[in-house]
Amino acid sequence: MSNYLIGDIQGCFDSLQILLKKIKFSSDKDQLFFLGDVVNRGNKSLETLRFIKDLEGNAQMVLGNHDFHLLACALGSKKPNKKDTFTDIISANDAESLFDFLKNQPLAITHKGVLMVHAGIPPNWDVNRVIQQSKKVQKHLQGTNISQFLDDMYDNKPNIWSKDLSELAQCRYSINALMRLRFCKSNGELEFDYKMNYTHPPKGFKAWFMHKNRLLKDTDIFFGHWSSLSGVNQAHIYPMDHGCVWHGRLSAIRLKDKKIFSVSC
Ligand SMILES: [Mn+2]
Repeated sequence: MSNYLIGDIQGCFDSLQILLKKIKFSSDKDQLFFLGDVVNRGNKSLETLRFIKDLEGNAQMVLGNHDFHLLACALGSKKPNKKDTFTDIISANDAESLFDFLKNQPLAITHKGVLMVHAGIPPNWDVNRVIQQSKKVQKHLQGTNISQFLDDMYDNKPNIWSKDLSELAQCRYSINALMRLRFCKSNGELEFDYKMNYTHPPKGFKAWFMHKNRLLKDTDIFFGHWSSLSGVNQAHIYPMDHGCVWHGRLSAIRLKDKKIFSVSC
């Protein structure tokens, strides 16, 4: 039995199937973990989401910003923009069960001592904080007022964490951090205007995984979201978005030996 962690698919269903053949995925033996952004930008978001849902006990996923955006367009009052390619999911006859599936996915997963999120983790958060905040957001996604909740989550503020924030402000910070983070300050202040390579951070900021004071610096962390990351050589840091939807690669990493399997897209 092997555990594989797979980076951002973004609707590239055909690449996913080729990758699963390459790793000889067996639903009898193997477990898959998807690192979020399973839909959007690619051409087969509906097929991808159905496939992952139908894996049932053989797969888990964390929510990415594109998965969240799909929920906000389908169940909140957000409108899809021109680049969004998930409208076939919204009009599918099984849409409700697909959204129920997404609403039940966490923002973070711990498994055999490793941590998985879509984007990043504030330096001043420990694993308990990550899981606690993931659960808090999930509780609202599963609640009866999900439509209002989704609308309330669209803001870059607060950009700094405090346990004294209101419940909704805590959720907004947590969603922005776990699903969108690239650069932040050592105190967890978030920055969203820059998408450059991590070696050229905006003044006063660093890539979230470069802060020396990180509480989780001894924990293996697997994440996606940042397709332009390359040449990262930080202990315990595993960037897995290899730019599939931008004609890069779709990759899986085997947990027991950290071997990476990739297919060109
Ligand atoms: Mn993303």
